Amino acid sequence: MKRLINRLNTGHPVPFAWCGISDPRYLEMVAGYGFEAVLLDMQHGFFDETGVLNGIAAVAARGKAPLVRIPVGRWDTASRVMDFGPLGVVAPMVNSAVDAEAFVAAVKYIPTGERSYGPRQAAMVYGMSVPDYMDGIDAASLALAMIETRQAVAAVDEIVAVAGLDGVLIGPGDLSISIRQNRQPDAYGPDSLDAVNAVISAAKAAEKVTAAFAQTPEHANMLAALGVDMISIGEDGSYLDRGLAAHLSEIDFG
Ligand code: 3PY
Ligand code: MG
Repeated sequence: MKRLINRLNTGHPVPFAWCGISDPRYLEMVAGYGFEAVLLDMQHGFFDETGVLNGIAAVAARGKAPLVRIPVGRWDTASRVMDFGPLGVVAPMVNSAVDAEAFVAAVKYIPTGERSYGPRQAAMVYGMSVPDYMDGIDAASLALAMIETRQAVAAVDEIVAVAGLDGVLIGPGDLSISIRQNRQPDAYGPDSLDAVNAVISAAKAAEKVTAAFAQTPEHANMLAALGVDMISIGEDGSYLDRGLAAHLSEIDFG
């Protein structure tokens, strides 16, 4: 259960997949590639609770860490999906320390938070006894707050100071929309780079995990050079776009 956390401490970025397609067979295939974790996206993807329950089991079956992104402000969902056995929950649009505290309360047990007791399924995912799961899960799982608005960047020092919050995850699309006040995103464009650097510095100063979304390999490599600890590599749409385009570009039917 500790593998994801251990990988974070090797000095190399941890690559993870970002999935909105909820079919467990698809997730198991994705998890079979060179990712350390697979994120199941309830905010913009097609995951309902049953999809998350089955998806977590599929990813864990491949020995990879399941992560779940909840919808905005859904601390009840954060608590519920933890009972399905992920090794991390990602909360979008965390704009203040108050948001971060509510998030931590939902996903960590006492004394750090107020997570309610119901761990049987989650323990079973890892073949653990319930007491062992209860003892280990807070340290083995990540509560990651997405920093993706101007307000969040302004409050980032207070957000990363929240006890029990394990780290931040940069959402570059929404961040650029908020910074530029332009609904057409410009992920990691010139207007966002100061904010991206400020978030990374604040999290590192607080000894918290830095994570970020990268739609392209170019952005992923740029984030690795900035010392980001966990980097998502593309998402279903880009996996299909690149894979299908590569197939079709080599077709010559005469
Ligand atoms: C963003 O870029 O805003 C994200 O939330 C990544 O999916
Ligand atoms: Mg976003």
